[in-house]
Amino acid sequence: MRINQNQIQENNKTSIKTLEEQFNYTSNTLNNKGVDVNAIIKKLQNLQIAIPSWALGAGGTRFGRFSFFGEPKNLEQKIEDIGILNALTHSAGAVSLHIPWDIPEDYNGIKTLANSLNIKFDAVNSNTFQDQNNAALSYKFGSLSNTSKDIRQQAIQHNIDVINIGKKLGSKSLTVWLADGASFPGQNNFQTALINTENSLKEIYATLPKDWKMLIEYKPFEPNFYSTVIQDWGTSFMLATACGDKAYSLVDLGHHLPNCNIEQIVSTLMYKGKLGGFHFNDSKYGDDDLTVGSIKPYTLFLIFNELVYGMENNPNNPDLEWMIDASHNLKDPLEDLLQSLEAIQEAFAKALLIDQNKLKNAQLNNDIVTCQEILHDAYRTDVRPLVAKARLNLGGAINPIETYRALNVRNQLIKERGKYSIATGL
Ligand code: LRH
Ligand code: MN
Ligand code: MN
Repeated sequence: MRINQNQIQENNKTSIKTLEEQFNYTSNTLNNKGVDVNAIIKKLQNLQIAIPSWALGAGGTRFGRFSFFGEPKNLEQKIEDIGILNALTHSAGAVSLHIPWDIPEDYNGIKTLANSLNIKFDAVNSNTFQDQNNAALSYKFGSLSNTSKDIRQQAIQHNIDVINIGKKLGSKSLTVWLADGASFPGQNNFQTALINTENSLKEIYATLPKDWKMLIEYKPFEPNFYSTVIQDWGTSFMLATACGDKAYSLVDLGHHLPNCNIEQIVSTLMYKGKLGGFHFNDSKYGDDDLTVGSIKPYTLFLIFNELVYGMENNPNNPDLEWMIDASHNLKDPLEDLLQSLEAIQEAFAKALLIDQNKLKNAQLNNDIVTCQEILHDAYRTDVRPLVAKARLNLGGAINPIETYRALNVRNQLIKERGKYSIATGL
């Protein structure tokens, strides 16, 4: 299933006039305030967000999983799905693979397909949180932190294998997330687990190609409920620093304890040049992996404010790897991802509206009200016409979800692929 330019342009005809009106109003208002609207549109056009290969089926829970049908059966079909998202939005030009969930069989075929859909291979993710088929040793009691040298070695080798897979695809980074930890006090010696993890990561790091990054993801709990070895940004930062210049922290928005000030973490990591990438999602309670911006859109905006500030002021921080890590049970996964992409772009656009000089002056004058007003003014601006215009300029859909529905994409996929469900494997 492919969507072509003509179908999108045809569908855009119904909303082009309204968009032009809305865009003119918004850009005039912003121009009058001294905002460079074209510069914002350019930045939006350049933002590419990787889609995780594990988000394209209905899933995201260990409880009941209900199919949406027509879900992709293999990596090729997952990449085709991302092609649909990218054709509609021109902002989903990358895929982030989880190994071994998505090991390519035909590398040339996969690369040709991805290329034809303008999709790049973003970070490859290792998986030592599950036992692999036919694995000699089990990760039940940890992987890179395990007290057994042989188990650690198996996990290290897996990460090296993942790097080698990524090399063949053109990826430039490895994301490591560990489930290692303990569910009961006394189960683990904290220092031993940390030292083992640090040493294992260093061994993986030693095999990293020159132009690669290693992204270390943290998470406070789940699947272990007493302690997690890489529990927070501080631990991740410490490990990344111990490994070297090519190692960075990765922030997954769902991986924080309630009320944590994530935007401050972003700011600190960028100041130290150690923020490598992002997993976008949203949550009410824990690692809920809900649609980006669905629960705490103001927090998302504040995070983007720090990202925009950091991208301007911290040249020591590398370009970020933007990824979505959301998947769940109720919505059509492609519509869900379209919503997430839109939420990210909106938050980015709003953050770009903040007058950083004005904000700095207000901060220096301790004028709290003005500081807030500057943020509120940006946040309350309806930037949807800017986001839609950026998409339109690239040949995308003015209203991606509406176009997706008008083109009957899900039914087409069901026709082509049948009522297959990733959730049930039937
Ligand atoms: C862990 C996590 C990590 C995994 C993904 C499937 O909760 O966020 O990024 O790779 O979920
Ligand atoms: Mn994640
Ligand atoms: Mn997660």
